[in-house]
Amino acid sequence: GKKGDKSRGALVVLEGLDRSGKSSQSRRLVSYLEGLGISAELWRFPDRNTSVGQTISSYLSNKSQLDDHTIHLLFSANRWEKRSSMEDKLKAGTTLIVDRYSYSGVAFSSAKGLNIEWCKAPEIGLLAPDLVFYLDLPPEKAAERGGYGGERYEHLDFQRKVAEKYHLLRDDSWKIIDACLPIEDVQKQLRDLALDCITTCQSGKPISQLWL
Ligand code: 2DT
Ligand code: MG
Repeated sequence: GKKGDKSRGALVVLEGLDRSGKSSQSRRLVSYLEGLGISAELWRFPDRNTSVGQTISSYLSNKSQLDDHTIHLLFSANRWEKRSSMEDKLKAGTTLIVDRYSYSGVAFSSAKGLNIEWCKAPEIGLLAPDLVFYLDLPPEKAAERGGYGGERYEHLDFQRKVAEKYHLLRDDSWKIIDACLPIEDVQKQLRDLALDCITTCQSGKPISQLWL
């Protein structure tokens, strides 16, 4: 860019079933990047800190019931309310490592039977990730890892349906990572691919929007 322009950060998303290792890999990746002197932040969706996020959290912990369409739109609204701060961060040169994003939104809601195109519609215009890591783990293996909490969706039969829906959402930004591999091997792949992506973004790749 012009002299004085700051090169932008990368938008890197981690997706996968519950217990696939997204949260710990996201944390590790952020510390690694920070250790290299790269400005990076860990984000996650749903962001349970906003008022929309608190409504979502109450739904997930089965403290409240909501119509499937309604909760779908709230998850999307929770991303929309963060869109401009995400864009500001990226433009200021910070790389965002995001634990779940629109793909979770569409995979989980369509696994309940909602129309997949309907599910994608409210995501149109959100920032498109530069890179999506799909931590690929068979649902049975994920269940064996244990630690499903008591939240809604944390059941093997439902996770199987979610896995099928995720497969329909793969696009060019996706890297499928074998999450059965040891944690350090997964970590190494994420590090290398993330660094490549950060370099591409620094050298002027424009920020694009989802599903247009
Ligand atoms: P965590 O366990 O990662 O906190 O996720 N979900 C998530 C949706 O149904 N739609 C969405 O848009 C997002 C981001 C996945 C909580 C659960 O919420 C689901 C698991
Ligand atoms: Mg969970």
